[in-house]
Amino acid sequence: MTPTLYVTPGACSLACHVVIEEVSLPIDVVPVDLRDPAAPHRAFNPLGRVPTLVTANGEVLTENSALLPYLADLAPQSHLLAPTGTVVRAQTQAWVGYLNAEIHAGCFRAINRPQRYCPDAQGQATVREQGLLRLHEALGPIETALRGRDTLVGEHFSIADAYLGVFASWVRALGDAFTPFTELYRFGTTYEQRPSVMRARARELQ
Ligand SMILES: N[C@@H](CCC(=O)N[C@@H](CS)C(=O)NCC(=O)O)C(=O)O
Repeated sequence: MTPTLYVTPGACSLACHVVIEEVSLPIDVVPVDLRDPAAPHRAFNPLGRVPTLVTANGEVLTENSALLPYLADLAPQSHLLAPTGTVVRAQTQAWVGYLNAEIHAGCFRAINRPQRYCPDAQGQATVREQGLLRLHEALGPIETALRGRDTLVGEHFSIADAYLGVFASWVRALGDAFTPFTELYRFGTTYEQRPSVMRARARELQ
């Protein structure tokens, strides 16, 4: 069985898809509709979330924090993740953790899914507002890290960069309030021109 990654256009699963495209991993990528109760990934992931990967042996892997290093380790020559035991590897994993916990779960879940935190419309508006405030704070370290650099860590495009590009596009979609994050905007523009990203975005929309 060919391994299969389930993704949704515009979702955080793009990061794993970009890694697959970066090194041409032999993994099928299947777009799913998150609103569809019959979407195929739901048979494997009871939470119904993407990314969800089913390996050649039928094992199910979820969570960007696990999948990104797993995929990078399938192509160790690619520099997407430095070798085990190196500081650069730990720094890269720190950024993956930061993006996963602070940016995605800590800010964007409140912004995009405030109903998960509060049942009434007024409360949801407050949750969203707080998410936007938290996002302003949480983007600070990223903006600093990108100053004068094209990558979050090390000299090579890494899994942390593949992941950051997703949030750079989400931040851009929030509009003018975030234009002062010029380093992130610059990073996002370069990211969208990367061949692996262009291929992944195009394939997800087919
Ligand atoms: N912690 C998970 C979060 C995955 C996640 O929330 N993915 C979103 C798309 S960006 C999703 O599937 N949302 C559907 C939902 O929450 O029901 C990860 O990083 O892999």
